[in-house]
Amino acid sequence: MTSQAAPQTLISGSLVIAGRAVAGAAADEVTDPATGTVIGIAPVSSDEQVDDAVQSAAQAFGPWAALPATKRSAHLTAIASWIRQHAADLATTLTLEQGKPRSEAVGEVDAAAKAFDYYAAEAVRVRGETIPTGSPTLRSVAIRQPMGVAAAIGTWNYPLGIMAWKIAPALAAGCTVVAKPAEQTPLTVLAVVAGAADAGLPPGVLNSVSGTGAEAGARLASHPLVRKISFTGGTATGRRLLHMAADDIKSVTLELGGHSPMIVLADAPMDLAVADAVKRSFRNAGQLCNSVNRVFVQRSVAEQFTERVTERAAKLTLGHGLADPEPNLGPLTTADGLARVEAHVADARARGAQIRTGGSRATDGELAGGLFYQPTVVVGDGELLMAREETFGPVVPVIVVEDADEAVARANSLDAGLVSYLYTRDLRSATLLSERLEFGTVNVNNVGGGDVPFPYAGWKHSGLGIELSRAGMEEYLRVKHIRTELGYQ
Ligand code: TXE
Repeated sequence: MTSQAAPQTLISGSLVIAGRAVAGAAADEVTDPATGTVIGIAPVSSDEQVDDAVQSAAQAFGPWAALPATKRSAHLTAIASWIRQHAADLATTLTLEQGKPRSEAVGEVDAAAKAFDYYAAEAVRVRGETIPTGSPTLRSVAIRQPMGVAAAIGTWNYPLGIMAWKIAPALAAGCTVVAKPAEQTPLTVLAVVAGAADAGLPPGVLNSVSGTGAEAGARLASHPLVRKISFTGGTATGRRLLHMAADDIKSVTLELGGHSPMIVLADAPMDLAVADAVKRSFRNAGQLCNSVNRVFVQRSVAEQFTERVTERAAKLTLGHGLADPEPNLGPLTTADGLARVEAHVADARARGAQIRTGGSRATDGELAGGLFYQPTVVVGDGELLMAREETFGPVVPVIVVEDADEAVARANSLDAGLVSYLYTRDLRSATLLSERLEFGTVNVNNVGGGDVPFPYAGWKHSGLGIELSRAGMEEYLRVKHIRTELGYQ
């Protein structure tokens, strides 16, 4: 493995308020989770700066909403181009602050550009409807208009991708935005917001603030001029934001934690199921809202499935995301996250579960300085903490079930309802089982992730509203009914 030193100069981020780059009221260090070294300095917004950012978005709202949709669309396309032109640097920053392997960072940057392209196309398709009335002189139309200032509050596992999924549909709809990245990984998002200004976005249309959730985040979310909150993060924070929004009747879209089941039935295409289980359990070191968090495998194929997944998991490599050759997994992004993985594995051991591979931190050589955890496969029962709570790490429990009915009942037994996976060759039973799974997404024989053309909705405690797709833009629009009587003298 090639050693990856900290960058020669620290990466520094600045806020954008009313189109101008401004320093924070304070500054915070950003650390590379693979080495523990400081790689950048991020601004921390004061309360006044958060208020200024919201004010500037509020001032920009009228003109932006009134701009012809074709022009708004062109601005989104320009942002996509800016991202693509700066993709290499953005991907490096992303790996340094978040930890994921470089090729995955490149993929995330590309996904962000695609989100701006997609919503550039949707911006010109905001449609209303004409409603027949009971009178020849009465006309009735319903139009859709933007909600106003949107707060986009993002998280650290896919900092740029997730933020683009909020900013792009909001701007397309005609909202203006104040973006707040997660305090652990602010630099890539701040760079893109600054880039949007360079790409010609009018001042105030897209602003950034930065800092902790309790300070900058709460100040932003509770600001009376913010009419829409779009949030991705933990369920506890989502619940808090919903309470906050209730006081002011703000519209809220939430994408919260998941606990994705993967159901592997006896007639599953086994090579595919094994490969996909490994892919979706360990990608981004398991820090995915749609990570496979529990596998329910039918008894007759359970041992062969588990053995094959274990064999592959044991071969996955760990290292710095910028190393050459590139590792399969980077570190966990946060020390708290690592502690939770350790607690979940300790719980599994205490309950007598089998740890088939992994089961401890990875501390060999250069890994010692980082937050690395070995890919871990556990065989146990549904009582394991990791089978009930989101581990958000490279750990997967395998649980044996007798049949499809038991698998579906267990899959539906938690409050989480984001994504589920189902493996079988019987497409009739797959269709019927899919309809019974209480999740916003059911993937049959694939582990495709969130992608901009497709609706992404968390059911139950996994969220509220829809992200991505055309419906994701409608979350930023409100309906107005205009009824006109023409029959006057
Ligand atoms: O998220 P938080 P955390 C899950 C995962 C993870 C857990 C907690 O299980 O371990 O959530 O992650 C801002 N007002 N997911 O603690 O705290 C905060 O600054 C306004 C699943 O990192 O929810 C950050 O910008 N904002 C998820 C953002 O909210 C507040 C991905 C997320 O922080 C705030 C990530 C407040 N009071 C974690 N408190 C997924 N669905 O993919 C915090 N914030």
